[in-house]
Amino acid sequence: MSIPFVRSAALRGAIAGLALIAAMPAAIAHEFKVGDIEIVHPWSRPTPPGDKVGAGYLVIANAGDSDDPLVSATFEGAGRTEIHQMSVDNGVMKMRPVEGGIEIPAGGTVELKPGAFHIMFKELKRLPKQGEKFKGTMTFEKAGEVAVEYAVDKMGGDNSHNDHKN
Ligand SMILES: [Cu+2]
Repeated sequence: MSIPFVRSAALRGAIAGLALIAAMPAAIAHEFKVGDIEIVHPWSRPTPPGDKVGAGYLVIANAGDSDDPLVSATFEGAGRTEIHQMSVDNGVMKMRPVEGGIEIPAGGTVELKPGAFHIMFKELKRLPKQGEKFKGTMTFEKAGEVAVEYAVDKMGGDNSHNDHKN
């Protein structure tokens, strides 16, 4: 199983980040910083009525000299938030909580995206709608906690949100 992060020069991560930002409408690109950690464009999809779960995606870059795992996260609309990994097991997409959090390697970048690592929102009390913003937090083992804001949009435009119904 391949690990979806770029373990190479910080430059490569920066270029990937810039390419991602360039692909998005300027109005929704936003970023947050804590210590050596930079978080780019947290976003989520609209949750259909009747559904109680959602997922958050973002890019995390670590400019520091040491690895720093993302150990927990919160989302204001959710009763519970977990860090998940999606993988293919015998041709079936499955997701499970990530033990010990997601390692953000020194000088590296990790993208949380549909089909891979994501923040899982459970027991949603307020359903994300297109164009809304949701507050949340991310906690890193070394850099500590940072407040973020998720933009709700349909980037990707597919139905892979349905992956989260099982
Ligand atoms: Cu999940």
